[in-house]
Amino acid sequence: MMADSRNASLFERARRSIPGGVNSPVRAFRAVGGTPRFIARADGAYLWDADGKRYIDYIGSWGPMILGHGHPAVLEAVQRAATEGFSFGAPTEREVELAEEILKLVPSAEQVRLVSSGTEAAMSALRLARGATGRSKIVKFEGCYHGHADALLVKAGSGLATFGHPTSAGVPPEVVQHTLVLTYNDVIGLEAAFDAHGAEIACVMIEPIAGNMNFVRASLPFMKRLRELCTQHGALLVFDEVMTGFRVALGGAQSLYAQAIPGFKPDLSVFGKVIGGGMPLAAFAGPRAIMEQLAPLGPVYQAGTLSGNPVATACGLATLREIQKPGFFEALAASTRGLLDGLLSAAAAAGVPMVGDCEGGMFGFFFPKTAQAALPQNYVEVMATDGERFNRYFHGMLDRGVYLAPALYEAGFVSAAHTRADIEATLAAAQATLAAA
Ligand code: HOZ
Repeated sequence: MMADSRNASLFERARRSIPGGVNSPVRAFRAVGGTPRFIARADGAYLWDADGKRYIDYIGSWGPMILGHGHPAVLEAVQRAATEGFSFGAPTEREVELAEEILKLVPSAEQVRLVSSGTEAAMSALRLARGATGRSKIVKFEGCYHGHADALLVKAGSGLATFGHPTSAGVPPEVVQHTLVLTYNDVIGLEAAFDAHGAEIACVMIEPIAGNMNFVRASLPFMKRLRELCTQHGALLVFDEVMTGFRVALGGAQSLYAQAIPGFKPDLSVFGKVIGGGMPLAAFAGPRAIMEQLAPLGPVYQAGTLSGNPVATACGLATLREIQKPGFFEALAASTRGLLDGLLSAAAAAGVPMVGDCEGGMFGFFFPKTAQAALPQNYVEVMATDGERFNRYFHGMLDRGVYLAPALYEAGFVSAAHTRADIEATLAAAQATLAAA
């Protein structure tokens, strides 16, 4: 059926001019098989593909579209900004406004620098951490993805997991010799790494809720111990909140850990996705004393022609203003919880083992191979879940007009545009998919 579809012919055409036919590997559907949908347009909670088929969208551009597609206030802000100029390569009042808005919502930070992608933000935060501490070693966790900067592209879940490469080719061993990779949620391994290398560790970078091995949250004891060890050894704790920032709560995942662990805060934070509202915009932020190590004040160099782009900042600012409206996160979290509970109930009714978790507008689910299995706590446990079943489920849902992320390593995202009817339609699709499997 797909063979004579416009999606299929576009894919065939794309593969002639673009490696693998896509500009980001996970989009190629290699993990789940089949033909990627070429998206023609989007509105609210829906996407339409090149064949005119409509899908309920649970990818939301991999996180940014928290308001849904084409929100009127965001559209208006972007249209107005575009008429004023696309890019100046010079400071603007709007980027100051956006910086102030971010700092208002993130109390751990006193200054923020805007960049254009999450990769750039994580890479820059890493350089800043090394520059500020004068140390070389960094710690990351297996299954956490922090963009594709060389030093961080080790055992990074997401697209790498899809293709079975723990580390990318083209990353020389010398470049990652200072990168220690530990097991997520493993306190003993963490303590051992600090025992052995504590004085050499510049920073520990972590996705506090890992969204690149589906949805795995760092446990409270793990996070508490991580904060203690970083403080004790003078290493910076860097929260990669590209996915979780302004998504799992208004103040990001760090606000949730701060509620549970008195005085908790990361040293540096990395943001992307929601702060750009769908335009290329990301940021890294932290205390003034660290951030002022950046050029032009300090010795750590970082720059970008499109950084603080006027159209992207208009989009991000309008998005951040909408999500601060009273009741926004309560409603989003209720929709997400309703979706996840419904998916779990449908699976239970069909006798299919399924576990899942959610926070704010982000969710994930797994098909364990045994009925009693708990939620995975690390990458190895994620890999032990039933990928074949996930792939069948993915395609069953896609055929029924529900667009989930095309790999079991990816989190899902709900937007404010998803209505109760959309969630019910999704659950009906899940029941039908499970019944057909
Ligand atoms: N970084 C995303 C996977 N976690 C993929 C982004 C994309 O393909 O747009």
